[in-house]
Amino acid sequence: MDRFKYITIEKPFTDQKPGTSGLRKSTLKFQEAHYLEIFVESVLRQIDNLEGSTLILGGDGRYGNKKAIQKIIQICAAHNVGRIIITKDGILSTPAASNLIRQRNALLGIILSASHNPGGVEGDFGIKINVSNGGPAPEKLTNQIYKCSQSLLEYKYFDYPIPEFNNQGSFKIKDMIVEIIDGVKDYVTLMERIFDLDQIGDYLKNDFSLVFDAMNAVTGPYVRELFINKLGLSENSLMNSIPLPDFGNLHPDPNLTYAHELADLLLDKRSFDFGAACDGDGDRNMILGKNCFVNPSDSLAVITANTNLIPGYRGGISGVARSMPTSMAVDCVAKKLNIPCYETPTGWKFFGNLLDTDKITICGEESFGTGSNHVREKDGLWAVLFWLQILAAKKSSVIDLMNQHWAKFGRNYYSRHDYEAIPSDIANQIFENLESLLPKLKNQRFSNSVVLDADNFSYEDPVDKTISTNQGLRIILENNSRIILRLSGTGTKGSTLRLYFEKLSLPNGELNLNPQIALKDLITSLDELLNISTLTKMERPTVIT
Ligand code: VG1
Ligand code: CO
Repeated sequence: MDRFKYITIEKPFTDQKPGTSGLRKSTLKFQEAHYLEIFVESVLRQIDNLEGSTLILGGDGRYGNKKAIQKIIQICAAHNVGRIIITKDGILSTPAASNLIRQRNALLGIILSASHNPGGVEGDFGIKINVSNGGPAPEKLTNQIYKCSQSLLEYKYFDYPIPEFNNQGSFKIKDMIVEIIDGVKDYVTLMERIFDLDQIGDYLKNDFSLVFDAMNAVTGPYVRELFINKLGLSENSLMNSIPLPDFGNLHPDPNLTYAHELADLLLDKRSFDFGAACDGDGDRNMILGKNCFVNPSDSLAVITANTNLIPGYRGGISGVARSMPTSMAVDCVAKKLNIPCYETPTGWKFFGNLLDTDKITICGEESFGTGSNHVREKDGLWAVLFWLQILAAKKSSVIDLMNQHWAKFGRNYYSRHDYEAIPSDIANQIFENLESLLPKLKNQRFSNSVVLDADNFSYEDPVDKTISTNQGLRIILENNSRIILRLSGTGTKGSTLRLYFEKLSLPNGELNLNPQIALKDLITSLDELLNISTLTKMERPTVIT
């Protein structure tokens, strides 16, 4: 019997455009007949030397994960892939996938995740495509994939029942080997190479209480191995640590709104010294101290300022990078360390070339993402361990560390306001209004300040010289203040408007204000300029960070 199947569809899917990180759609959309298959076929058709190559495949455990893995194995077999490495139960975090791609010299990684978007039948599903350096596919490739999908009417697969993959082992389908490994082990080994876990463990045993919220998503098995088995913590230090297909109805986005249970424990009840959470696929992190929320932009700055305390970076760091909307707190550190600081568009894919050519060692985004050259993705648990190692080495609390940091480098007051899932025409109207006002704003007074520049950010990659335009509207004011406006590229319903506000206070200035108060002028002036609350009919943003 011929097990090769060629499927033809009548009408192409025209909406498979990858966003900031992968293709994300509602679970229902992904369940439409042939939808996932056509996207995967479009991906495989763009990859040179696919025959005989090795692929890494796994996901964050959300609804549809296992079925998608089975389908993708069958499609890859029909494309003569040599070996697919999958993980037990298909659970694989994004940073762990990036590590495996590099460890196993894989040509490609397919990560089934819509990251911080909710999961389950009524939630979202997604596919991230990573290339052989371990990082997200660059724009050139995602554009080709999209182009191909728009007219693609056929795909092939090898019709063979896929055995269970709840144990380590291997099986063969056609000539392709499917290897099932423990997705946690290699990642934990990598963390042990970078950090001194004994030092962290000793500190945690001495009157320092920690709680970690895995948000019922992918990091559960990883923290169990790291925190319980390696660091010797008790079960009580873990919340929501079993991956569930619907994330137990949590929205696995580690911020003050969606991880409010954890935030309450640290900020209101003050029950722990340290708290952290990761997102659906384990690449984001939120750091909290007792009565202290660490803004992700500050986290990047603190990490950069303290690499000398971490064994993995004792050789020094070559440079840093941040995404454009991320605050300039890290720039202040880079200046003092006398290392270069790059500004890239939003999305981890833009850090890839800088990391590959050793122009930078550390990088991060304001959206709770921090990472380094150890992989090519942001890495949530890496950031948590980094923070714990700094605190252990300095024997400090989070709040004291922040105060010391600001006293040395100044404080970049910073906040992001998200208006989630608003009607697209309203979001576009607000965006277009500001875009048309930009030329007039330049050199004018705005928000008790002078506008030095007002533009739509574009970026030339310093390595391959690719130019990326339309990466966010900026109003750059005197004294290192900025306002930025972007539309999200990860949402699946309507449009999400993101506003970013920043204002620098020097070391001898006011360092302990509530950011919403420190930034009030900027927030009010932008609303007056663009009528955001009137147009969105929202009194306040959905999420304030
Ligand atoms: C958001 C963040 C961006 C991040 C991206 C992927 O994109 O702002 O910084 O790289 O999500 O993160 P956008 O286009 O919605 O602003 V993840 O953890 O969702 O892969
Ligand atoms: Co993520």
